[in-house]
Amino acid sequence: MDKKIIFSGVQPSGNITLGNYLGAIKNWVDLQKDYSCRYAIMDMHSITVRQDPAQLRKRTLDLLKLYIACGIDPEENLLFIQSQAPAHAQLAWVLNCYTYMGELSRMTQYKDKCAQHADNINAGLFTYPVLMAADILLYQADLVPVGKDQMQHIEITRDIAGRFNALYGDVFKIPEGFLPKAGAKVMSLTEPTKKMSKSDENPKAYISILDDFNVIAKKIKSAVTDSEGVVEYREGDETKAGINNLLTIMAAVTGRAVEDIAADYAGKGYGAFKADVAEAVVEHIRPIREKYDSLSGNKDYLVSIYTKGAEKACAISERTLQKVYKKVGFVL
Ligand code: AQP
Repeated sequence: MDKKIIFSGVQPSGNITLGNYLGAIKNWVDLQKDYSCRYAIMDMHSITVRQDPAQLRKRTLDLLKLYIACGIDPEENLLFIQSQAPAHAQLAWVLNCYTYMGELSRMTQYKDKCAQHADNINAGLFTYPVLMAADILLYQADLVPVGKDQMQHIEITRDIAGRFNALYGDVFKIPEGFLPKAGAKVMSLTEPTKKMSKSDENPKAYISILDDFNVIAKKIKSAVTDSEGVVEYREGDETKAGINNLLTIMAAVTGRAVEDIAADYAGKGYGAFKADVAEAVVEHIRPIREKYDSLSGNKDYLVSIYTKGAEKACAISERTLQKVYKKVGFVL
């Protein structure tokens, strides 16, 4: 029987964080044996915020290296760069005409990004979810593993696909979102009621997978917590947001339940707990970094992966695009 299809991606808008890894990439690795997976580097999404071109090119290749270093097998999965498959932009245009201003203006990420980039509220920021819908629908994905912040975009993708199918028949598969048990929303280390983001202006707020190990440990040890001194997970209690976050991170990297972890620290202070979280995170990242470093001198290998990836991505995405063009009445 054919395997079900997964599509997902990360923007090369910064060095990927522990949040991107635990919310998305770690699950891609876990799911790859049971699904046929298409993982893209979403460079077109990243220019909704100003990027330095040389940095963007570098980060795109670094991200490809990281996908592989995190454990995604490039022989078994399709890895490609979004801008190298033109059907993404082409389908996004068509879907723009089937998406309403009202629904786009309700998107939380759009509102957050407008607040962060008040000097550059461009149309791409507004239609970002339509491009994301195109990314997913082109590959007829069954499942889209993402962090919690992207679930709203999966919902709008389902709405757009359903609307299009209602008009033209079964053109798109309606995808499901997939959230991890632990790590679906890793919070900032400095403001733990806010999501950890790779483009945060304050580098102490996030852990980059490429940070030095002693920097990672330092960031965790100085993470904002509270003055109660009790390591306990309390869902929804904002005063415990910092400790909840560290417990969640520990749970995600060790595979243990937060309650069991918290029990180990009964009667102990935050110092011991933070030191152990730091060690667990560093040990989890260590093999990823070793693999990443081993790929660094091998540009030809990376070029061959994204070149082959682009060829395959174009072939698959073009098939869906042709179907769409035919349905809407374009001359083929
Ligand atoms: N803090 C997070 N916790 C869990 N998952 C997260 N993701 C992002 N932040 C967290 C998930 O990572 C995947 C890739 O995200 P993206 O690069 O497409 O964009 P994003 O969601 O906007 O991530 P960032 O890090 O916040 O990027 P910037 O700073 O550029 O906006 C997605 O599956 C996302 O859910």
